[in-house]
Amino acid sequence: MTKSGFAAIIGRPNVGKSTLMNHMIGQKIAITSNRPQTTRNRIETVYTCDDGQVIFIDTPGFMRKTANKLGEYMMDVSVGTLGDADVILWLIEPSSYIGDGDREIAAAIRKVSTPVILVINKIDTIKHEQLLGIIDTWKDLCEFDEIVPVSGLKEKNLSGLLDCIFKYLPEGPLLYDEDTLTDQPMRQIAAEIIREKALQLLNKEVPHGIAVTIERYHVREDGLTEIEASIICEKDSHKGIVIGKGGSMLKRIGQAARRDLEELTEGKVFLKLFVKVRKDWRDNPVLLRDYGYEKKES
Ligand SMILES: Nc1nc2c(ncn2[C@@H]2O[C@H](COP(=O)(O)OP(=O)(O)OP(=O)(O)O)[C@@H](O)[C@H]2O)c(=O)[nH]1
Ligand SMILES: [Mg+2]
Repeated sequence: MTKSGFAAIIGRPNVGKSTLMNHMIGQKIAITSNRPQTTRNRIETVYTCDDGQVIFIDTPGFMRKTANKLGEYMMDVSVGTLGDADVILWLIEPSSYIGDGDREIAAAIRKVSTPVILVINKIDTIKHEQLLGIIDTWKDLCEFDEIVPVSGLKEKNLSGLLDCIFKYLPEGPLLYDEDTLTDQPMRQIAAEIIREKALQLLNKEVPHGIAVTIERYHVREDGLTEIEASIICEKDSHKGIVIGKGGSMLKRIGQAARRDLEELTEGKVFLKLFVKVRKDWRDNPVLLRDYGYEKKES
């Protein structure tokens, strides 16, 4: 009998949730960056093996304070996922410090009855001897069902984590077709790849105020994919920064995105980027909905 179910990946921003999910399924679906608040939406990916299926749910990092409506939306997504899953993977940095943000996550977890695995990530950055001290600090913060050290990026102990996850999944048939990898449509993945490059290449506060919309996505008969996308920024002054001197920044973002898009589509991509300003869109409910940040009725 196979087992199938949902594993929610939660934790503070930048702890490596999206990186772990990508490495668990062996393909880059969720974007990652060294800036906090990279992920803005719930993203499901599917891992299928002989034992069954794990549907991973990547979530935005928990924030203590939200500065705008986009932040509120992101927190709603994260908190809403807790009760939806068969098992929660709470990811933390390998540190012996427990911050107020972590205590708030613990409080949110205590409100649901879902089993919790504490996943100590990024163990490639510490010495093995430090691990016991870290486990000792965290072990009593919640009633953890398991504590599992891993490195998502360096793929350390991922099979150990998978075994643990399967313990908490119900018996049942596969929930998705075994070829399914994600619930994200290609257009959405393409928009996210462009946003990732903007996050990685731009400085200061600019990247956090960026959204990307796909205006046109067309696969030609000869296999070439034509994509037209708009990079939305929230201030006039940001538009110039996104375009750069003589268009140099926009060109860099486009080149980096095209490389990834060609890998994803396994073919040639023609990418055309536009830059638009939509003042303070992160607080505008209509624009938030247009850009895909809208609560789905469940
Ligand atoms: N050394 C090391 N770095 C890692 C590991 N996992 C993730 N990182 C790095 O940590 C940073 C954040 O990774 P993300 O996967 O974007 O983190 P996240 O938790 O999804 O962040 P948000 O979406 O902002 O909440 C990136 O620079 C990753 O390369 C790991 O196992 N080891
Ligand atoms: Mg993320």
